[in-house]
Amino acid sequence: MDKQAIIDAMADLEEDELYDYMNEIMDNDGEGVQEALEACQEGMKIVGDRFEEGEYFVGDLIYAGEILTEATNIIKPALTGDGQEKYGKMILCTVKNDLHDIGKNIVRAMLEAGGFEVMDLGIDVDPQTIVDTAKNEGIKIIALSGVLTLAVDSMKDTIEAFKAAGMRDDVKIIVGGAPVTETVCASVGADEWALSPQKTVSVCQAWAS
Ligand code: B12
Repeated sequence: MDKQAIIDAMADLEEDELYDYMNEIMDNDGEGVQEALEACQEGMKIVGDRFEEGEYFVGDLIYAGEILTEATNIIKPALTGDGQEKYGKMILCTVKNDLHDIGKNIVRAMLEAGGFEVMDLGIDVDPQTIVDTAKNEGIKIIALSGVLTLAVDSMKDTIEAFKAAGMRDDVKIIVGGAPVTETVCASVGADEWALSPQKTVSVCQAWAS
């Protein structure tokens, strides 16, 4: 597997080339799948830089998003775990005012491979919807994704909504996405944070056990 070639294919929006690399990995029994995923994300960072520098436009971001989603779909069967659902249900979504879902979808694929039944509530999800779903379905693990700086406020609002419903002590909440740090985790009042999908899976598995 040529990591740099994958980074370049993603950054240059070379769709067919990128899919060929992903298919090669699947032909080799998934060898190097984690590295390939990291390479795609590095390529995506370059896409973001090019957008900031004015070289790429919003249309390119949308296209980049579609390409990365499809690339992830190709390698999904090779991601960690045996895919046996043994940890029960959890909620995952992108918080209010944020429409980014590529990272969330990668995290979802990893959580499913790691044994969870993931209730994916989608993007731009209102805090009350998350609280109501947790209540109605009896769900104890909530994962909140956000990519915009603005998403941090929505994460906080969501956790406040759990407090207002008297449910904060009944659930474990993990936050993740580009603006999330340890400081953000503490300031929004979450239990844990992660950037890597692998850490997300191990934290949630520990909570579920
Ligand atoms: C693709 C993209 C889009 C696509 C999104 C398509 C989609 N379906 O998601 C589109 C074109 C729709 C878009 C729109 C916009 N975007 Co945009 N976008 C991006 C871009 C290029 C990539 C984001 C991405 O998918 N990264 C790849 C994924 C895999 O990474 P990730 O999300 O961080 O996820 C990983 C981890 O964070 C973690 N993770 C993610 N979620 C979770 C959840 C949990 C619980 C855990 C534990 C971990 C975890 O795991 C993931 C895998 O490792 C970034 C730039 C960049 N390089 O990040 C800009 C970027 C995020 N966008 C930006 C902006 C400004 C916008 C717009 C406002 C643009 C506009 N002018 O209209 C709109 C916002 C609309 C809205 N309200 O949300 C800014 C945000 C600035 C900021 N700090 O707030 C960025 C940083 C670009 C920039 N440099 O200016 N965008």
